[in-house]
Amino acid sequence: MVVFTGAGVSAESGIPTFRDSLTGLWERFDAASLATPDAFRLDPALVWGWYEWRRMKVLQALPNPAHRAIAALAGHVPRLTLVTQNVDDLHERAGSTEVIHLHGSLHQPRCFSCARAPDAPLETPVEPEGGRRLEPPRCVQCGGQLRPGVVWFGESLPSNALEVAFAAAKECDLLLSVGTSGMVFPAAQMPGLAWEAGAVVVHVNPQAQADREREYALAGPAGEQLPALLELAFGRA
Ligand code: BV8
Ligand code: ZN
Repeated sequence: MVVFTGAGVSAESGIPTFRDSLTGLWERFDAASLATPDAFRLDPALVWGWYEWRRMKVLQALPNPAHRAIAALAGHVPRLTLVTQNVDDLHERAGSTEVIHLHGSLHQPRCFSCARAPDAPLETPVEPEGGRRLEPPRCVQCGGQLRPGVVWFGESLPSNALEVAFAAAKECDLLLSVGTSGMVFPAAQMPGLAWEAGAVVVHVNPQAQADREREYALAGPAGEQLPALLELAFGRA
């Protein structure tokens, strides 16, 4: 079994999804224009400030019933591979292990110049004054600026993570696609790879649709649909 998740699985934890990730301070920016290397080169403090704002929201958030149901599911099936597009650590905090992060993590900053990770973990982010800019910390090794450890648009995905994720999709019997709009590639190929290999694919999100054999839609919030699915399948979530 493969569970493939996007921002929707963290929505009920209060983490804005990508489509509306710019609520509050950021409503006038377009995420895709901030999540690029060029945006960072152009205005490192703006991009670093945005990610620190998001990291603060993640630190303040708690895993929701969807994350917990996915963690519980692993105990009910012979093999479960969890692949996420999310850069938060809510799956891990709900008890999931070996989470494959196709787009990196907010908790692994690295030097933009020499790619070295900082020795000490970042301090807890403060509400950026003025809500926008925060100078990125400096690398102790080369003095370069730290960048978020996420995969930006135009950057390639960690090759090992992608390889393992695609292999799991091709050999699974069932793939649950939870809380993703399926707009960003190559991650969005996951459900199609599983379907083409003969698996059953289940989409879980408020707008879920299924229009072919071996494909199902659970239209509703993951925090409700997944516990209900476990209840139905295993008698309790
Ligand atoms: C690559 C990390 C090339 C950062 C992210 C033109 C120029 C450059 C590139 C491209 C181009 N055209 C196409 C591309 C490729 C590009 C791409 O796909 N662009 C799209 C926009 C067309 N892809 C890339 O650039 C990738 N790299 O191709 O490299 C290359 C190749 C070889 C060698 C070198 C380079 C890299 C893409 C990774 C970008 N990074 N995130 C960060 O977080 O800041 S993407 C980000 O958006 C997410 O990680 C996610 O992957 C993506 C979409 O977000 P979702 O998770 O789906 O969330 P979204 O908000 O969209 O949807 C939420 C869903 O949940 C909705 O359906 C909603 O209904 C639902 N929902 C809401 N509430 C709930 C719910 N569901 C359940 N329960 C609820 N309660
Ligand atoms: Zn460095």
